[in-house]
Amino acid sequence: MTLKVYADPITINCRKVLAGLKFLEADYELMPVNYFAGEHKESAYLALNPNGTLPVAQDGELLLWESNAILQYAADKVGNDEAYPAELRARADINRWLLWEASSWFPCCYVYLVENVGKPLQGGSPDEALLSAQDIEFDLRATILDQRLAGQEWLCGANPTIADIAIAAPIHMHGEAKVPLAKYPNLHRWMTKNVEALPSWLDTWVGPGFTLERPET
Ligand SMILES: N[C@@H](CCC(=O)N[C@@H](CS)C(=O)NCC(=O)O)C(=O)O
Repeated sequence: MTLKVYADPITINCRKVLAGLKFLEADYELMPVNYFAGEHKESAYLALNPNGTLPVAQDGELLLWESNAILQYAADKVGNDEAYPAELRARADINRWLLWEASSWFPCCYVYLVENVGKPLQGGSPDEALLSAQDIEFDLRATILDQRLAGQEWLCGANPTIADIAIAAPIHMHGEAKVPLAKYPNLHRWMTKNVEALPSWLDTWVGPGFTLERPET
């Protein structure tokens, strides 16, 4: 059965799921929910995901929120053992990055997107004091990733896995969001040379000002 994904492709966790499903070669049907119109707070959506957050996936009777849980489920459903290996230690490693992304990396990176993209789009200006303080938080986490990526192409070894997609999502608009990536050469290389070259990533492109139309290159 094709997974129905209720999502707005511009948001971090929706892009994660859409890019991840393409990466996994899992069939899905996009059920558009407009984030900026607040459709994820309306009763019809809350009946699917009482958290009022995007995305949520539906497979028959199963309603699944939490973007990383959706990727884990889809990987197992299609049996993509390269993207989400069943081997105990490899899987534990990936699960660790997925949990860390949701609990620590996403909340940290989100601040740059809100301050440098979201607020200006709504006529406001970034809180520079908040951003300076955030640089310290970001440094802690980016250093962990930078060290991990030293000497290896992908987060969990020689090949990309769903962990790469999950960790890339919170920095998907790193240029416009002014995420200080360039200070971390391995992380920067992984994002700009590896992740951003993946067909699934290119297919789910989100551009400046949250545009979805990719200009011809
Ligand atoms: N841990 C959740 C986070 C979901 C989440 O916060 N989604 C954002 C969009 S990226 C959202 O819907 N925010 C709206 C809100 O928090 O009200 C997941 O991974 O699915």
